[in-house]
Amino acid sequence: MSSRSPSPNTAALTDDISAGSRAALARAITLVESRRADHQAAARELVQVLLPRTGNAVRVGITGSPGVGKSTTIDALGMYLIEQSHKVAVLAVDPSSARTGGSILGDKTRMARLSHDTNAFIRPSPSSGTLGGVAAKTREAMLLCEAAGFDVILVETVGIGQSETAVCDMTDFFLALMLPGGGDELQGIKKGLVELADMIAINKADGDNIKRANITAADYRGALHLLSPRSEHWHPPVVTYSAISGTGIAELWQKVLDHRRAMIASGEFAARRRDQQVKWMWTMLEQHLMARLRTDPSIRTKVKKLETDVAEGRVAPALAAEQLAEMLT
Ligand SMILES: Nc1nc2c(ncn2[C@@H]2O[C@H](COP(=O)(O)OP(=O)(O)O)[C@@H](O)[C@H]2O)c(=O)[nH]1
Ligand SMILES: [Mg+2]
Repeated sequence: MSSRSPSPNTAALTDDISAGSRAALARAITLVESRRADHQAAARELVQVLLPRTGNAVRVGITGSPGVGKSTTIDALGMYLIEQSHKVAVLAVDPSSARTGGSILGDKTRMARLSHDTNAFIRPSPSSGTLGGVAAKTREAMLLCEAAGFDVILVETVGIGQSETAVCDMTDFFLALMLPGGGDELQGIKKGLVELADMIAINKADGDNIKRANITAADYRGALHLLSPRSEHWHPPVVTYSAISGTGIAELWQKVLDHRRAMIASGEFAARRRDQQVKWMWTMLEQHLMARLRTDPSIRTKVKKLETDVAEGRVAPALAAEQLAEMLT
């Protein structure tokens, strides 16, 4: 820690976050996202101190291809929840945002109502290269939001690759949004997305789309019958709704609550949270070790040398791995 950059006053931040200060929450998340070692140490301390105030929110992951209506849905659902006296935080996991410079939550225009509501807190995806890094920061941000009194956390992700698994691993309920009809309506089946989903919701069930939405829903129900559900206490429902008109939003949320009740009753809720936390620790440990491998100068030199030795067949990969592992102790 350098003397010209004093460690942020975490004690004051802790109090302000606990008191529900949005500015303090935003500052804390900035610490979490910072690459500076002293910021990261402060962020870890902050999360540890606030830990007793976390864990009580309903954590919902929302995925879907671009254009399916995620932002519009989050706006409608968020406003519905705020009417029910909830405080809603919206986070995102978008590993591509570092490359594209944009963010899936950049389009606050689609969240016009929510982004101006004092009971909502919207934070775009951190733009830190790897999925692991982005997911790590989002998870810490989620805990901070909970400590600040947000009791519903919506985590948005794009329907691509491993980011869905990452969001599934940090939420209680994973919601997959789909479009009515169109021929590729069962896309999610191929990608294994449907196996992750606790519910499939067909958006844009309005106007001329209603009939097609119902057909698509029936198709998904048929497909889901062929898969064995993740829990014997929850068979992922397929619903239709319209984010624009609001039809079906209340019913959609009711399913989230039904799921929660069923999971708590069966003990799976606590088990999922426990598993997520332990998995989280291991993920952080991996990142930590990898970071040391990359940044510790003496280790880096050794890594480079061993890499060459392994590439040229002088040292067996297993021996090289063991020598590196010993340097990490
Ligand atoms: N008809 C109809 N259009 C919708 C609905 N929800 C979203 N859209 C439109 O679909 C487009 C993409 O929505 P957006 O929320 O930005 O999707 P995202 O890329 O998944 O975040 C926009 O033009 C929305 O107005 C809906 O319920 N019904
Ligand atoms: Mg969007």
